[in-house]
Amino acid sequence: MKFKRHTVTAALPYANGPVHIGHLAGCYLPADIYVRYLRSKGEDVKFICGSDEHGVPITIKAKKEGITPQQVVDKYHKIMGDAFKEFGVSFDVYSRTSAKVHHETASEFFKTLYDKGVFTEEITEQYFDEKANQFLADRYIVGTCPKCGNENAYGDQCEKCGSTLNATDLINPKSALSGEKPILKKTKNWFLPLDKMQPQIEAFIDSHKEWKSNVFGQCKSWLNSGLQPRAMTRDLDWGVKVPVDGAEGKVLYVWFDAPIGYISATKDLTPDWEKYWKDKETKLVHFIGKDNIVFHCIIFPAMLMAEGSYILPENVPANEFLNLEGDKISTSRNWAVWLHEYLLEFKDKQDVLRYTLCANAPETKDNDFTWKDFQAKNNNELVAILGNFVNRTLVLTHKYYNGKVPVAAEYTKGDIILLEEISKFPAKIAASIEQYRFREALAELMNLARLGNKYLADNEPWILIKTDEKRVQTIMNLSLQISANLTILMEPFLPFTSKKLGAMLNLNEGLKWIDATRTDLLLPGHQINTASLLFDKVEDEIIVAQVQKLADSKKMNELNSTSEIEVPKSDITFDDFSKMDIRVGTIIEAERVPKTDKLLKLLIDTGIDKRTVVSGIAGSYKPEEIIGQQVSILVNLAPRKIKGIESQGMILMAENNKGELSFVAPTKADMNNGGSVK
Ligand code: B3M
Ligand code: ZN
Repeated sequence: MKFKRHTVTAALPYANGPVHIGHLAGCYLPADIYVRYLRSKGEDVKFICGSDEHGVPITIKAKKEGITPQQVVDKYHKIMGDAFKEFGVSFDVYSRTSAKVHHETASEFFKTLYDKGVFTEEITEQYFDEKANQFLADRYIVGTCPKCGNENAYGDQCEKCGSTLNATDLINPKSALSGEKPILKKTKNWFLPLDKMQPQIEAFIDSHKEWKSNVFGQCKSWLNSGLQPRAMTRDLDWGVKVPVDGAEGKVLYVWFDAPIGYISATKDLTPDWEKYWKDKETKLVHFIGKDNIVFHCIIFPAMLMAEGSYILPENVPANEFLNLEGDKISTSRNWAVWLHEYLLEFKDKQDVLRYTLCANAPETKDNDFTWKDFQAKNNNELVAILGNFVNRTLVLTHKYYNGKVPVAAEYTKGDIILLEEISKFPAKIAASIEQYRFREALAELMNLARLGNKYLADNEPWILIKTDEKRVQTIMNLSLQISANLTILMEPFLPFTSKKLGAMLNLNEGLKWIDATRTDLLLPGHQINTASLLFDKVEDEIIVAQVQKLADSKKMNELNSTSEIEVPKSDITFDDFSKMDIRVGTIIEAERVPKTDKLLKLLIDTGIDKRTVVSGIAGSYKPEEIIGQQVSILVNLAPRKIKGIESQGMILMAENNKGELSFVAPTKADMNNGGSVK
């Protein structure tokens, strides 16, 4: 079927952090290339995006920063929107899910399904924090992983062993809000009966065998293991309120409201939104990262089917993940190249990043971004091939013809073959783009520049100028035509460079993709403008500095890692605390406990007496270096036998997340032994 128009969406990023190269490579860059190409073909297309401002990660971020969720999303909505703009991601609208139009749209959508009797109501038991008086989202529950024993696993996932968990799987669960043990409490929620909808969904997926194999395969594996009903409401207070009676304190599941965000963003853009969502002649394409496949290919289509008046996606070209220097990109570990920081170092080099990320796009498997490769792509491809060809062409045109396009006198056989080759590029590149193969499309674009370079190198106009001026005119005319065609064809990938080159060539604005099949875009006598370099070399020092910056951030992160912070313990009374008798003491003897790695036997002057304490500090201190060290010692801890030695008390130690220990000791010199610590 031929479509009349296109709705292209890119995943709505969570508004809880700035944008990094993984986001760009994952879906925003391919979506932008696709849309720019469609526009160049003269298609009617709307490119839709916005911030996803609901969901638990945002409330967690707000808690961490001590601000409200609204303040978090206001801050990041702006930062993210600006970053996309700066990198030329040409959304027609960048909306947000906290917008009124979105709350109304999502609410209405839910109500429609509710009124149609689509949902099933189920009472389930969820963890509830009695002290904080709220139900706990999975991320708010911490406990011991049943698979690997990690004591800081979350209710949805253990970050140590990578297992996906249910909150009720955790051993010894605690609320991350209060540290209390949560109780199980009954609550009612509304479920989308995906199990009952399986046949329809299966038929939909099976009608799209042309989807990328990673996408189709993931859908099939979900279907094969049997779809389960999924709760579309949550007991939370941040989100779109559930618009039915008896749903106080509940909001729509973030994955129910977020994809509806595409629809509300379109409403935000145009009163004519319905034809972009409800007309069968509209082609709907979702660009996403692989972690969002099930939501876009199964759950959202199921919602749309249940509603009944919407079109379904024609394609969901999901990318795999981009890693950075061999390691998973992580916001919390600050292992990322942030777009706003990139621009500080590489001002006006947005296209170099776009080029590198597209050339290396994780289209079929996870891929790696390295600074060395970034440098190589810039120096060996953009500078040496594309930049070099265009620059030689423009400089020679100025030198020989004062910047006026010369007449092509007579074509040789070689020229005629070249002309034919040139005219094939638009179709070749288009075919790759239409199949979402952007790396291949970009490689073809570079082949056109290579062709130009080879033409110049084979014909050597700079030598020929002395003997055959006529011939040089034809060579330069053809080289200029190739440059003009490149301007059009590079636009989706390298929009900034295309603009610059178009201005240097003094090309008409508004040229379309089809115009790149022509070889008469620059008429004889047409005056071109001053030439400047399209790209310049990235030197080694710059790359070394970027690599160093990442290494520093890794080091900082190891020191400050917050992911390993222990969950708070439950409250005690002051009486509980005052039962502990803690004193200042001094270590007067220290020796290793034989046949152990960690234990030291210490003799401590507590002011009250001299006593033996066995302490697990040998990993951090050598016996000889701690004689004379003041410590804090709990003196009324009942004696215990450790490795056959009676330990009479315990010294207080601070521990960092690498397991290194430090004495907790007075910082003034005149604290006498026996002084109390309180
Ligand atoms: N915000 C998840 C993500 O940023 C989610 C996408 C929503 S798309 C409707 O990966
Ligand atoms: Zn685990």
